[in-house]
Amino acid sequence: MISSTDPTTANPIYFHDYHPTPSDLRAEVLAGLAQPRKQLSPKLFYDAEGSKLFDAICELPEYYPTRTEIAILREHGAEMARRLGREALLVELGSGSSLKIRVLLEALQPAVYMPVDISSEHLQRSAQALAATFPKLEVHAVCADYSTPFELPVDDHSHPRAAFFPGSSIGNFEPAEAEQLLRRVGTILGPEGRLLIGVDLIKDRARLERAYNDAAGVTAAFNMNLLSRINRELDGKFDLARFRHEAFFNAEQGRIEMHLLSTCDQDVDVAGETFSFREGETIHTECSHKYSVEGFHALAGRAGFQPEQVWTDPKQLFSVHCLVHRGTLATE
Ligand code: AVI
Repeated sequence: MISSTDPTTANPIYFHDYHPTPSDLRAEVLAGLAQPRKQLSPKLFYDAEGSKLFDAICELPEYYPTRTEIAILREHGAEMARRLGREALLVELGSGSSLKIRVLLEALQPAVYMPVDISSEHLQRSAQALAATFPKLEVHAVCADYSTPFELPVDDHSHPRAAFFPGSSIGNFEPAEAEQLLRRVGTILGPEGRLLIGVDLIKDRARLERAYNDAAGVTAAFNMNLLSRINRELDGKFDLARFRHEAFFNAEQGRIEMHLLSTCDQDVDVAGETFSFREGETIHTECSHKYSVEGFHALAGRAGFQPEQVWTDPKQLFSVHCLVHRGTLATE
């Protein structure tokens, strides 16, 4: 682990680099395409182009989660801060550009803010920007992949612990993986630690499907960029004109599924191997699970968390939960 401080800001920023192993793109893509039902991990969306497209998705009129969550944070921030407690050690999972935490920081007044993100450059930039706006804040930026186990760089239990996990990113994990991830967050928090987490709610099919099939085609471009990325980085020979974006709500599983559908029978070379597609066959690229409040509480309960409070918007599109960890403090 490298720990460094940034001399250009008044308050020191500590940067802890766990060097999250860059996923072996080639091995992952070849294994995913060799499955009887072809699939690729949604983590692969986020190269530089994909991250830009995701930022554009968040601005779309059809993509309600981002603006609805921010509105909930604005409206109930003071109460959320009371629940989480002042002078906390606040960990944010997948902090990205730290936009949402800005809404809460004034009210929260944490002693230490610890953003965790896999993208080193993104993390350093946003930590510096945040430290400039909140000059009294002690920032420990942690470059790590939060979907795999990692330890906090500061072993200080003198502050109450809290975590912030916005954006319904929990929905991109299978429920069993989501439970495992929450259990690990509980380990970091210790007993009585609080988790503030954004979760997209189950709603009518039409609204859900519109959010993933926007009129401007940005979500389609985001999905198709995965094929462009494979062409760019793995000498792939995908003809983008022979695939199309598909997104639908799978009501039985309670999730939006995104696929890339082959519009004809074809063979495609990737990294020296050939993959056959039948007309109508898909590569499954993402699941975005939606929960009822009760369904999410049940999942959180299995991971050792007790629901304390939930806030939603007037149309019940999105939820933000405050959960308290009732498990034991592991020494891991
Ligand atoms: C990051 N994640 C919560 C988004 C979602 O809604 O599942 C990713 C996304 N995929 C298509 N649009 C947005």
